[in-house]
Amino acid sequence: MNTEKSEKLFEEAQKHLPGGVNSPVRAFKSVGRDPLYIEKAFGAKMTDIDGNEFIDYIGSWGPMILGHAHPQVIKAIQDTAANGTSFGANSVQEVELAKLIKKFVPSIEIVRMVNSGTEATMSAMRLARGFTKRDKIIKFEGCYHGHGDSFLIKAGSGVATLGLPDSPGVTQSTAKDTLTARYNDIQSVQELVESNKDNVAAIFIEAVGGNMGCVPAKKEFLQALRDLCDAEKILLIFDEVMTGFRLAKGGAQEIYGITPDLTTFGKVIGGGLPVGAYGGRAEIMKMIAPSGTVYQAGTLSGNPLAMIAGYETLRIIDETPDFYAKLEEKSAYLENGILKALKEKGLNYTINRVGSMFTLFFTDAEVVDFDTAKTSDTTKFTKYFNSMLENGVYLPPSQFEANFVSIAHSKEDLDRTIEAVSQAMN
Ligand code: HOZ
Repeated sequence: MNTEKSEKLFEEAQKHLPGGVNSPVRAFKSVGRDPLYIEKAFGAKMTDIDGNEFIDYIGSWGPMILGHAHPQVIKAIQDTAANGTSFGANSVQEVELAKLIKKFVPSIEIVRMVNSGTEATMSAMRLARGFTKRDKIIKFEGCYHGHGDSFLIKAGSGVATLGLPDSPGVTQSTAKDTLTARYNDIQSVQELVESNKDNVAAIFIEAVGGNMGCVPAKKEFLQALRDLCDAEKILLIFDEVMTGFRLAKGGAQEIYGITPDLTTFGKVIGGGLPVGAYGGRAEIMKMIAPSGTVYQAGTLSGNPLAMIAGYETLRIIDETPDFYAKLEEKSAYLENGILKALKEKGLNYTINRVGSMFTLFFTDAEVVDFDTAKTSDTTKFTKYFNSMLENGVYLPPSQFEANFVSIAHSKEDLDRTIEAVSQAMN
């Protein structure tokens, strides 16, 4: 594969951008090669500036559930942009998107739009503290809730990929208010709640973890969390930045049948433009300014282009018969194909998949939390990643991320991917 132009550009970029990138996970650092520069993407395929074409399983780290450059989404963005790109004022689009979100996710009574998943979780945390008048939060090892100070403790995603310590720059006084428990281990949560009696404001969880690779919570565990939160007057906050509108219309909370107090969104909700949102029970959300006293604001929040991209994406999902059943069918086909390819090579690796999110772990252990995710042989992952890339399949450059299937992946794309996996295992 010729990557000359990408290599040159990365060399130049490193003089101007930290590590040459604007987000660490893009640097390909843990897979031992330079990153590629993408020129264009349509449907399930991306093309880099050297003209190499790839079947894409990153999907912009989750948003592109319809595939890239969906014609209706692009047209809606273009039509909206023709009338101006930002007003710093209210617009029709934000109200329409809010209505659609509420229709999809019944636990959302009021929603506030922001610009990223990070902003959504940071804002939800402040709100939870304001509502409960308590300081501490509980998060889980290997879960990632964006790069807000309080969440960079035993975090997943790029922090896990690069093997970084809890980030310098996070003060001790901030860090002491973040308690970390083990995913899928209710006892570890109970102990923290007990030893911080009446001082835990919220428990944040990715109900299907996507930032230590794909690691689903067990239903009994989530139910136990819900019960504990009710008993202790702690807010249960589902981070559905990855899972919202991806696993089902109502996200992870729909598939588990468990209702959080607040939910954070990002990714799919912006249809490929920068959007986040947080919402939930009206009683809590009404504390946000200007209806309440918890302050949170944003120049570009509710930006009309971002709102219309999200609205069109959700509208298309809504109007496509059996959208999630079709996505499940494609994803199950891929999983079964990969499992068969592995079996033929006598390999017993673990695949975790929930709907269109999945991760192949290079371990035969059941992966249920960050510790078991870390049993994956990352040297084997690196070899696999590079072989897949050379064979035209673009995967997240990290063991500790989820792969995403889109509705645009064709049977031919999936078959080519399975063939590439088979070759990668030689
Ligand atoms: N939150 C994304 C998945 N872990 C990664 C996006 C990023 O950090 O660039």
